[in-house]
Amino acid sequence: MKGSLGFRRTALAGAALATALGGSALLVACGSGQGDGGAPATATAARLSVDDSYIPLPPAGGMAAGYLTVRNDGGQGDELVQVSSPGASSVTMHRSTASTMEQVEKLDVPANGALRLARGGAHLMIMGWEKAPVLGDELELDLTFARTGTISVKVPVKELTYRPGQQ
Ligand SMILES: [Cu+2]
Repeated sequence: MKGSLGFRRTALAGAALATALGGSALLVACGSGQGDGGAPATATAARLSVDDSYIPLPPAGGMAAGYLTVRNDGGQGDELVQVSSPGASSVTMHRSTASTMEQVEKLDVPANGALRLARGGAHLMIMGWEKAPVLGDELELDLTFARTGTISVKVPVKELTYRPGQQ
């Protein structure tokens, strides 16, 4: 599943940037300047996309894990700072340690790299489902990044044993 992609830029004049880019396919949106943390608008800004997202079907519609990969093709790092969903009352970020797991406030998305949420590592915990999920459902997750803003993705509910790349 390809996630939808959101860009926000501020400060740089759109016309000047468009000229500098010579009409390339890079999407440029002019931000309102409100509430986006004043991220510097440079040619090396974070460029995020979300891929390989899935939720293993939780037993009896209870607590579920969520996994996905956030790729960053830009030269500036970003941070995942909040996740929410219209279909679940609570989505938190966790990191697994040797013996347990702990909730974290943010997860780094390195420049020219990726944040991977995967079994045994960092993951999302999803609770308070509005409707008990079944195989084939999709849950919208709204991923908020410190610089990029919010990217919404539809995450499919898969078999408990599913792994990405598997049919
Ligand atoms: Cu957890």
